Amino acid sequence: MSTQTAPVGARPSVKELEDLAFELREKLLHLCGTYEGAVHIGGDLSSADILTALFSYGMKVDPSDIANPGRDRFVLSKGHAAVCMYIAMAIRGFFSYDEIVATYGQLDSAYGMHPCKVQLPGVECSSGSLGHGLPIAVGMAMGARHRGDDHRVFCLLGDGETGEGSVWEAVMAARSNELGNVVAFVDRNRQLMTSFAEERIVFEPYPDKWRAFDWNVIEIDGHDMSQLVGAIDALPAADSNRPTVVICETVKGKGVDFMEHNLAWHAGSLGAADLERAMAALQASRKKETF
Ligand SMILES: Cc1ncc(C[n+]2csc(CCOP(=O)(O)OP(=O)(O)O)c2C)c(N)n1
Repeated sequence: MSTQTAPVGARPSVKELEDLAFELREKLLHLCGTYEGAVHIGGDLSSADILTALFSYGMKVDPSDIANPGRDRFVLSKGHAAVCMYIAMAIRGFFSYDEIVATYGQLDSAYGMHPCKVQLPGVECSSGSLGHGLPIAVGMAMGARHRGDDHRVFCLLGDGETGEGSVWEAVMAARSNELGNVVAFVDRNRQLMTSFAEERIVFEPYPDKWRAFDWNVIEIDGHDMSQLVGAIDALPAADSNRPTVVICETVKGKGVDFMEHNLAWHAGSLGAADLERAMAALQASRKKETF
């Protein structure tokens, strides 16, 4: 399978980013079709455009210089989307996709179902227990301020995850400490693990909840690459005093019609026949968007 790694230093166009996101989805499906266990494919597909925009456009990171103190940091708070992050990072040049496919989820593999920073240099934070990523990101951002570093700390959360109280403590702490270097992205796919979000928790008026904590709130379609790029370009300076949340409206299972909005595909595995069907659906969705 081809890899269109974005060159270090160059910023790809919206069209190139769309191609990279498509490549990411193809690679996700291929892995899901060859791995015997379950993959969190629904929430991987909803995050695919966001992670492509962050790793291939938005973040100041260099796979050949992963310890550079000036690099932006990334925390995958929805740690169950690890494989989507691994592949987005592979496309950016951090890892080998073939190695991910060959070892994913196996005992002693660095590519676990949830990310482990000790096993995988380049990953900034071990995660998987929901509700902890933003608190960690806030701590990292405070550390940066104390050191006088001007990088940002990005964090991707699931919307269901923001039902955890620890998230809102971190939201309050970030504003209280004037951490404009914190940027949260919320994958607002409106689904949880076994139910639709609003059936369990009243999230709405969701953006107003973030505004009430005096965050800078940006609302976008999380599958529209030009809006993702626009949100990233509009971020306030890292030394400003209000943290930013980019609330991304998304679809769980995006790109594969029989997975979209389907509670059965929070996690699952594809057999050979399903893989073919999923790939055909992905191709069809791309055609639909082109015309
Ligand atoms: C503290 C904690 N509780 C429960 C889980 C199990 N779990 C994994 S994914 C998930 C649903 C999360 O929903 P959301 O944050 O909206 O993620 P997405 O729909 O984007 O996959 C749950 C409950 C967990 N990983 N951590």
